[in-house]
Amino acid sequence: MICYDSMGNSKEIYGNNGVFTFLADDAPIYLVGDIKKVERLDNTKFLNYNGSDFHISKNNIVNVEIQKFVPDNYTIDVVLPSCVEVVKNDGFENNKAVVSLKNTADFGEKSLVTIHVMDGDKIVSSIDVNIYSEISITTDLSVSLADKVDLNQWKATMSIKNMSQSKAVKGYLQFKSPESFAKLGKLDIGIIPRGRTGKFTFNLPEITKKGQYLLDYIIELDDGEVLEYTDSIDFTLAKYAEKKPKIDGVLEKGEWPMNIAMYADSPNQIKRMNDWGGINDLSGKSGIMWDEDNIYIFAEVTDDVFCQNEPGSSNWKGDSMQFGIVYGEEGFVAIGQRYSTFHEIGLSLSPEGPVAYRYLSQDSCYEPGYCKDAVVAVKRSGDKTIYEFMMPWRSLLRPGDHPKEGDVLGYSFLFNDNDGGERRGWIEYASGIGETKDSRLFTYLTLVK
Ligand SMILES: [Ca+2]
Ligand SMILES: [Ca+2]
Repeated sequence: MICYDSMGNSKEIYGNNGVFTFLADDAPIYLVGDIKKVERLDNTKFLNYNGSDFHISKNNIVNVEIQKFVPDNYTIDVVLPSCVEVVKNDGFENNKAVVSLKNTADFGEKSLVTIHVMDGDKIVSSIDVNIYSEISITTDLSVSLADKVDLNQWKATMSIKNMSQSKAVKGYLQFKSPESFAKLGKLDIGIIPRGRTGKFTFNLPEITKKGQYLLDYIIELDDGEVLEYTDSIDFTLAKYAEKKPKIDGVLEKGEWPMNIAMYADSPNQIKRMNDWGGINDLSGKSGIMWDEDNIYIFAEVTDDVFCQNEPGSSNWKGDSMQFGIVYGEEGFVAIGQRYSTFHEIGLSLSPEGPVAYRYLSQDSCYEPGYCKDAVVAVKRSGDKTIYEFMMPWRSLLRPGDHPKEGDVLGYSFLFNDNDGGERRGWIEYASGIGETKDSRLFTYLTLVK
């Protein structure tokens, strides 16, 4: 019988006394021969394979097992691509053969190996084995405050899962950027047994400027494999308001803790604006305090030309601050539809005075409208616009939501810019408000006391 694949390649297969064994997968094959009758024989196959799709990491070994139910003396031929090696192929012993294949392909590659079971120079059965090169480890990096008093001292925990089912991994972790992290040098990841997750914790350099950091790092395994990663990590805190701020549009010395300020001042935070003139054109920082009853927010925006002619409901078209906040027991990275609903409020110095206007609410629990319970002050002086805002949690968040120490909220803000005429664009801290409504792009805001 001649067996063709979909590309027209053919091979002659002889089977065993009229019985043929094929492995069916999603690639069609065409059989041509003097076939009088076709019958599916579930119990009288003459060969059995343990599979045709294997997922393994680079430099790992997969065993293809072939069971034989006939006494004939068969041998095994393996047709290899360049990125697979045969480690063992000793033929049948006690009617069982094991072909050990080593995958040397990079992550994401798929290799096709053809195994022929031979009777002399005749192929009695042939299968295509797909080897999918999988990642050898997965990582998860998280950070937390190392010291409750000094908000610049943080520690990181790296979890590394060894995906290999056949060998332990060891190696080291090294940050490439930012520079202050790169100075940590090589960090030993220890020995992680096969299939297990290893965790280790280390101190980070001083985080004087809070924000979302893009961390580039590598993990080099002792077999020479180098894996590169980029993680966005949040160093974003809201500090307990021991002393309550005065919501008057003036940032007094010591009124707000500047060591938790979040900055929007770099080119990658600029959106929809092709002609950003640097930090004096548009930039700013913002910080949050909290207590059991209220949230307190300040922002200091540098903006060369002030323009805000809109009522609250459309104040995003003029100079304004927009923020989004979301709170939930299971964290704010909600699945399904929920990530598009969050509390979104715009602050502005509108013609009617300082306003706080709600555009959206989490689970759509409130109608859009002015935030009646909020206290808001916005003052413009020189090239600065100062926002101060305070609102009870009970009217900001969903009924029944009571944030407490250690809770993590989703948070994001942006400063809109209008220098006369149209809205130019905005500068943002985290995303998920301006381009698209998506709380999965928010930062993690931890309430510390
Ligand atoms: Ca004040
Ligand atoms: Ca402006």
